[in-house]
Amino acid sequence: MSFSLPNLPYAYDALEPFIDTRTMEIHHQKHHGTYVSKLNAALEGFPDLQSQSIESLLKSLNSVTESIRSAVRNNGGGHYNHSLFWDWMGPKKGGNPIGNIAKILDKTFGSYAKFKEEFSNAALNRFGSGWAWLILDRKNKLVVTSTANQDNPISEGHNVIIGLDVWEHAYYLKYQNRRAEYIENWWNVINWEKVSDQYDHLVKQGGE
Ligand code: MN3
Repeated sequence: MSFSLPNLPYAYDALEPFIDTRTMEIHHQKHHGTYVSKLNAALEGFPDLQSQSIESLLKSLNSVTESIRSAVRNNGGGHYNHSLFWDWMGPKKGGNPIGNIAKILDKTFGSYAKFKEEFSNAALNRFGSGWAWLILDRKNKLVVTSTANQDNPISEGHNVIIGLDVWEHAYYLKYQNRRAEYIENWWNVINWEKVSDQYDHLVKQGGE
């Protein structure tokens, strides 16, 4: 068994004008595609690891054979992060959060505006390549954080609710060095239905 590149849940030009068509094509086909092929290459000859889900591999990186651990962390993380990322966006989205996540964001951060500011700052201030996250941490608390490279908070025992790719490949063609402008525009494509469902699902699993 091997991992495969999931189809985008919308057309490459669906997120225009906020995320341009060419960026989406290269990001999905080349960047995500390469993470998938390198992950599969790393797992060749390890049937026990091949049969696991990507979540399971990333949740227990220490049990992955040391010679391929970095490759699984980076390329497996890249595959998992991007698979989630495409689903967290959509055409004609944006606006205000809905459902239980809207309520808990208000409760935790004071207001949606304050959450948005904190998340945007985490995305802006992540030095180099990485991701900004809203996580449900090990104590079931909502926390804004960021990681380097393709690391995903599930490797630290947390659950992720929202993630934003701030690698230059995610925005450079359209925004060049203007990461802040990319982040500001990204809020126009966030899929709150998906985020809300994900949050409800995790809370239910956590038995709250
Ligand atoms: Mn990316």
